[in-house]
Amino acid sequence: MRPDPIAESTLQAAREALAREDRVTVLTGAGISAESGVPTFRGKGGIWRERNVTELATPEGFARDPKLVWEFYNWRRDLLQKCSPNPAHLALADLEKEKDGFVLITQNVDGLHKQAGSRNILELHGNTWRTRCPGCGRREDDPRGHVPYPPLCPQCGSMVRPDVVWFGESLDPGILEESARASQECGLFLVVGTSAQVYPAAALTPLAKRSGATVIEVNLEPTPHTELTDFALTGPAGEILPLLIGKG
Ligand code: BJW
Ligand code: ZN
Repeated sequence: MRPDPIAESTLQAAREALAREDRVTVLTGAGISAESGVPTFRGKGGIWRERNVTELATPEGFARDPKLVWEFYNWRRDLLQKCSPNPAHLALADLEKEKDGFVLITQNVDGLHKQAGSRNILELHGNTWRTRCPGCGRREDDPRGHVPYPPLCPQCGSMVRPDVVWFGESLDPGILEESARASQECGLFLVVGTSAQVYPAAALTPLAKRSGATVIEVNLEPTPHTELTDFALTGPAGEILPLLIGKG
């Protein structure tokens, strides 16, 4: 399905803006992985619609019931193992090859951008395929589907946790700083599949706009940032991004 005729002219103008600019920063959210079969967080079928965020995605929830939290992440890992990158992830990997000043900032923890071939990735909220020890800080890549419970740190014996950022936790300051810099210094900012409700990630689009970037948004529906975008492209990322980036 192609976008409607009005969006077609918007799409053409957005394509031209993108073609002109070498310093491109992209911010992605759960919507980019929806067509791969990964559930989003908010909206219809969203993970937080049927589950308690405080129990599953806060440090207090993990301290109270680590088994419940690990069951949740093992369910997510099982599901993710069956998912692969979709045309939106692949289009961004293609775009990176064309642009010298390309940075991909993602809020997603699913690892699908890397699987698609993207390289310069800033993972704002961590990665679900990695564990972190709260005791000694040891991080480990863990490509297993199901992590047997209780997962204990081989170095200090504490129980490890998913290396993701939960509510109330600070983001990695280095990654956040690089993301802010990439948002300030780009000429074009492309924001894809995020509801723009979670901070500080949601502050990056306004930051890019204030710093003079052209902003393109790709989403199924309007977001709190649609009004500040130069081009709002409404539709599924897996269809729009290949058209925008030139492989459609
Ligand atoms: C499609 C599509 C298709 C669907 N094609 N589009 C300032 C103001 C207000 C609050 C705060 C603030 N600063 C900090 C806060 C508190 C809090 C926060 O933001 N709360 C708000 C919710 C009110 N932030 C934090 O706690 C952050 N930490 C922090 O700031 O530390 C400093 C601090 C500490 C203590 C006190 C104060 C400050 C941490 C946030 C961590 C978020 N973690 C999660 C879980 C990660 C791990 C995991 O996955 O298990 O990250 S929550 C969840 O939301 C996940 C996502 O990355 C994140 C964003 O969601 P996203 O990607 O936008 O997904 P959805 O589902 O919301 O939207 C999907 C979109 O796609 C929709 O728009 C659809 O339409 C669209 N779509 N299909 C195109 N095919
Ligand atoms: Zn440890």
